[in-house]
Amino acid sequence: SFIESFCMSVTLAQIPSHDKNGEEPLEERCQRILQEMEGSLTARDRVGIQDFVLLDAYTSETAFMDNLRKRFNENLIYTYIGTLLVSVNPYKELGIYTKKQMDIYMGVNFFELPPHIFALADNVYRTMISETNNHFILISGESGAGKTEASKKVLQFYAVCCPSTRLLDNVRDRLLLSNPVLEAFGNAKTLKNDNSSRFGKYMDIQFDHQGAAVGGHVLSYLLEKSRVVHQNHGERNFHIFYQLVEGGEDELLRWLGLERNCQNYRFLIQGECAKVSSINDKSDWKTVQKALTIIEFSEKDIEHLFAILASVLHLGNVQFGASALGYATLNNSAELLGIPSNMLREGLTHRKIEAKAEEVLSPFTAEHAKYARDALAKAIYGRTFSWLVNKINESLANKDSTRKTVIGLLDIYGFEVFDVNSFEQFCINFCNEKLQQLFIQLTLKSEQEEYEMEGIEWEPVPYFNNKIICDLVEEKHRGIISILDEECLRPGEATDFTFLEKLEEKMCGHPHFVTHKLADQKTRKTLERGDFRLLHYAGEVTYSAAGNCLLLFKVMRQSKNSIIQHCFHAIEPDGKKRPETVATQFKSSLSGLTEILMTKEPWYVRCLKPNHCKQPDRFDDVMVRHQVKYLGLMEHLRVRRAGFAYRRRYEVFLKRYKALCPDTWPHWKGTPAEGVQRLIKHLGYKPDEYKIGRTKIFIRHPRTLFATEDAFEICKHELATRIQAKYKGY
Ligand code: AD9
Ligand code: MG
Repeated sequence: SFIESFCMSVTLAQIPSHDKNGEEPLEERCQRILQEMEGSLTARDRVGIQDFVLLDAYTSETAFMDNLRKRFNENLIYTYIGTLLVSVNPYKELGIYTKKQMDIYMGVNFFELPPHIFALADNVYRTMISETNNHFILISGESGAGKTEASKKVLQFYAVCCPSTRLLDNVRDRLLLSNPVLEAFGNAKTLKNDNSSRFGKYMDIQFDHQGAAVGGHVLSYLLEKSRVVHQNHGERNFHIFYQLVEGGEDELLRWLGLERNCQNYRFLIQGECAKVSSINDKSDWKTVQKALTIIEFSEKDIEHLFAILASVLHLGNVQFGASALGYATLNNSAELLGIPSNMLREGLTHRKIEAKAEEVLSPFTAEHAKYARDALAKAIYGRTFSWLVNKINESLANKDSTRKTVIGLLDIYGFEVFDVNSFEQFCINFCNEKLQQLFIQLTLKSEQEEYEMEGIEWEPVPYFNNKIICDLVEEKHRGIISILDEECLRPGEATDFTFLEKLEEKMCGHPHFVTHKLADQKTRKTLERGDFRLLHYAGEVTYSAAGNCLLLFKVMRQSKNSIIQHCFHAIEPDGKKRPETVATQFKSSLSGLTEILMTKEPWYVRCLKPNHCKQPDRFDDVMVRHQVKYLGLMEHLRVRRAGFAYRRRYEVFLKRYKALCPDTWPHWKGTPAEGVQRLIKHLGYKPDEYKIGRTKIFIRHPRTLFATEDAFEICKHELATRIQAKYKGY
């Protein structure tokens, strides 16, 4: 019975997938269990602790960092804080995402194997199945920390591990292949990341009641359109342009009037790095082509899509002099867009003025014309991207209306600080503030609720609540976005400086806001006139107001060009124009996202970036420590530990440790609650070391659990030896 009980608690729980096919002989299996156990007995010193909750000096940032570094040096990039997964970007292939690895993690208890993104994915999936509810995985971290890679691993895990049928294989392929398409159009090389997501992505994966993936839906957030017309030094435009020019077939390029040389296109070379060693545009082009076909884009769609891309490249080469205009290239663009070229020309270079009953055309200055051209290029690309997302959604749509549950994957651009930060960084960083706020609300809330539900008293943990910064940005009538709206929509002489003055007037004294005038009082760093600085939860960022927000909105709004007008005004359903700035639109779409997430059960992956040079085996202490701080990991750990370091459902606790009390099991007949009481009595827990909740046991100090774990390890070890002896020669 001792052996039986061991087999129940170890073999079945720990390695169920290995003997699925009944291929591994029992003897080998025992041998392997034994080896794994010996490994795990000596491993702790070398590889650190796999759950920060069990760290003795859990309040010490140094101990936290030591553990993280120790593990990183052993290529162990994952560590838990309870069910939260911390991941450090290894910047090298570790061979830990194979099918074999997936099999190992499939259906195994969360804490029984080394931490892994697959373990989290599996745990979310099984919870969804058993509790028939919806979940989301929030993947956060700064640019280049590994969010997109993590989200792809989760998707791959589901694609491979969920039950499927021939029909559903189709869905699975489309789910997987939506990634390369969205990345081609929405990712670009930046200084921080060669494959940086320039849009926020939320993807629902829908499952039927048997747990098969039956559909999906993508929501995209604020594509960084300014990249279409401008790239900073060392950065590129969106990948797809380079893929087209490098990989497009000769015939296609001829038809599009393009030459196979990125240097010929102004929109492709402002960052002076059209070629990137880590990127193979040619082969990526092939992947995207294949993906487009499988997602069922028609030939016509694909043709139009490339025509639009080419039209944008041509548009970029249109020059406006005193009166001269690159006619040929403009004609090219118009033709590809399917519009008369004189109309395009007129629209770009003139505005309509209504004088009495007549309409008079008044020429733009060259400067205005450039703005119009760039705005048009951005609008075309932005709208094409939305169209693409819709098209992908049509293809992923679940045709069957049976009840389904979802797992949402949120991969949003990370917090960003560049030398010059514009309106787009402002939006991106605001988005990160909002997600941090959601994290704070959900983790603290759920922790508090759990203690309450279980009837356990607890001490609230102090933490930095970034609500004050969210309010600074989004508060009605008083926040930065409101002031920006007001200034943009105010007729007359609103400029970037009047905007700043307004900000200064309204925000004066706010602890997280600094401008030129106020700079010296709060930080020693000086600020240019025309800049303002926000003290975000993740660090200080200086935003340049000059030439950014207002010009972008205001000039376009004055335009009488109908396309441009359309792109810069939201049209109400009744046809009335309701001016709404991009910032306000973004703010509302973020509120929408928060609402979606609030109805689901949260899981977190926190990605850390180990160095600025995108290099393997380099762990920059200062940099990582900073991220640990602003991601609130120490606070999260403290919350998890407040009062009780560990909690386990009675059944789970019993299943794992009952082998330690062999006199009682497996003949035990009582309830799990009584079983737990009996077990801890046998283990000698002192009354102040634990609390019994309604459905769970709460253990105050990790040392207690450690002792139990150690006893368990030794017990397993002895048992394995006995099994091995017994089955020798079997
Ligand atoms: V951004 O906010 O979109 O700019 P991400 O998404 O956080 O950023 P990404 O996932 O794109 O970063 O990772 C950056 C690069 O790090 C990848 O292109 C890989 O080269 C590398 N990376 C990230 N995660 C892993 C990993 N688990 N294993 C190996 C990785 N390499
Ligand atoms: Mg990304």
